[in-house]
Amino acid sequence: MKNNHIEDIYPKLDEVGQIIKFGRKEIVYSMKKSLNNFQENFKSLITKNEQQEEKIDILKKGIMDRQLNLDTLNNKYDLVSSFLGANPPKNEAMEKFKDLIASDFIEFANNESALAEEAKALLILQDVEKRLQDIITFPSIYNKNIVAVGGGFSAGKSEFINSFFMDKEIKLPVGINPVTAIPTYITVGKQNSIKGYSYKGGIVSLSSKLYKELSHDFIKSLGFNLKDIAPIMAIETPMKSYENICFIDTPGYNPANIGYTDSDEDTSKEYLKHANTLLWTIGIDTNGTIPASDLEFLESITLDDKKIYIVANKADLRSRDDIEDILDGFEEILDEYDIEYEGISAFSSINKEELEYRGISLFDFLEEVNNPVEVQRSILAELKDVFNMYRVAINEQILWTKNIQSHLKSLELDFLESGVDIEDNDKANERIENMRKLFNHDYLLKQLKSLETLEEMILQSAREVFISLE
Ligand SMILES: Nc1nc2c(ncn2[C@@H]2O[C@H](COP(=O)(O)OP(=O)(O)O)[C@@H](O)[C@H]2O)c(=O)[nH]1
Ligand SMILES: [Mg+2]
Repeated sequence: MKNNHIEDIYPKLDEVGQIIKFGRKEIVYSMKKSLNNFQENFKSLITKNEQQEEKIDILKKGIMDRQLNLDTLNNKYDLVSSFLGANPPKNEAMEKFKDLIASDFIEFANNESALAEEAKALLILQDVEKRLQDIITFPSIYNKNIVAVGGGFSAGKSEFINSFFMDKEIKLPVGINPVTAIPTYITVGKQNSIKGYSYKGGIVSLSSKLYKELSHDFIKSLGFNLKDIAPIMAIETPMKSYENICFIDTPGYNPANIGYTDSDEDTSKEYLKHANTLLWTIGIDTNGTIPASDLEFLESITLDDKKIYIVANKADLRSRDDIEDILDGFEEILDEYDIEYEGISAFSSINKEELEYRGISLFDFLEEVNNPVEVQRSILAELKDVFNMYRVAINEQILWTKNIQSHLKSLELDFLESGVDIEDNDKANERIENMRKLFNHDYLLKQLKSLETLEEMILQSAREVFISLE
């Protein structure tokens, strides 16, 4: 009730006062007074009520906070136990492939001695097995062009990838210490899907809400490194294009940083090794040069056949003139170090915009690499290469033994020509026969045959792994 309402009544009271003959002034006065009292009481009642409501709100909030803490605690417990309990999905085709390599192939390799580079062949097979296993575990990366986002700590790798996300509900954690940053595969999806992978290869699905919590204090509050039980994450989320790209958010690599271990460097290198394309981010907010450790890293990687693109990130924090100078400096130093690159982009991940570029623009570059990769063909080709290595080595030995056989034959003929018949000389005859046996290539021919069978079995088994994906 507002003042004017009460005052509205005053003229009416005056009217009443006029009807009443005696003591009307007093009556009207006391009525007005009690009305005013009522108004005061009412006001204080309202304030009290408001205070009460405020108190109730505070209480409610307290309860909710406690609930949240409880949820967090529950989440923590659930999260850890689900990671520890998750088992890798069973894939029979993959098991069979592994079995063939571990038993049949190893048995063949042990019986065979022609191939001098056997260690290399085994390494290739191991690598193929790992790639197949990765495809089984992360089907979303199958046939995707792997684009690794590398760079030093806090260069803005995660924020850079975030700049492509269309759904604000999902965000890679930023400002995360590389020791706790979890390498993450990011691909286009119609809907958000977040999966964590346990060290055993078990899969745990996470809600966007829980994932958000993972970003910050939650990780700290765990009291251990979550990365130890969840070494890899995979995210699918809507992005404008790039349906053929799989970005990898690497933990960052910065050997000079405290708390950085060799294994972090190894992790980054491992991921970069399997990527076809490398986006190297450098935060130009600090001094606007390429750190020496970055140059060393890029130099080592250029030796492989990879496309490198340089992102001069956080360009929003620099003036136009600065940006020009910084890009000039980048070009100069990259040339000096003989590092081949497709372009340099002065980019702002926060504003999602490119301010300037050299070579080709970042978006053109990404469009260029947005092509499917024929993984099946490349894996089968690698397997065939291994078998060819053996085939070539065994055939060389066969040729060599044939050569020796023909020398033995000539030796016999030489003896004959000089009038000595070896057939008459038991000892000499036996020696030649022994040599014939020693350099017999029947055994090699048999190996060649088992090589063919083994190759067909292993190729077929690999094909079945791909069929199991469909
Ligand atoms: N102003 C600005 N800040 C950025 C940009 N990119 C990243 N950052 C910030 O730099 C910090 C480190 O970024 P983050 O993505 O976590 O770096 P990472 O360690 O390389 O993954 C975060 O606070 C980001 O918000 C950018 O383009 N502009
Ligand atoms: Mg990061």
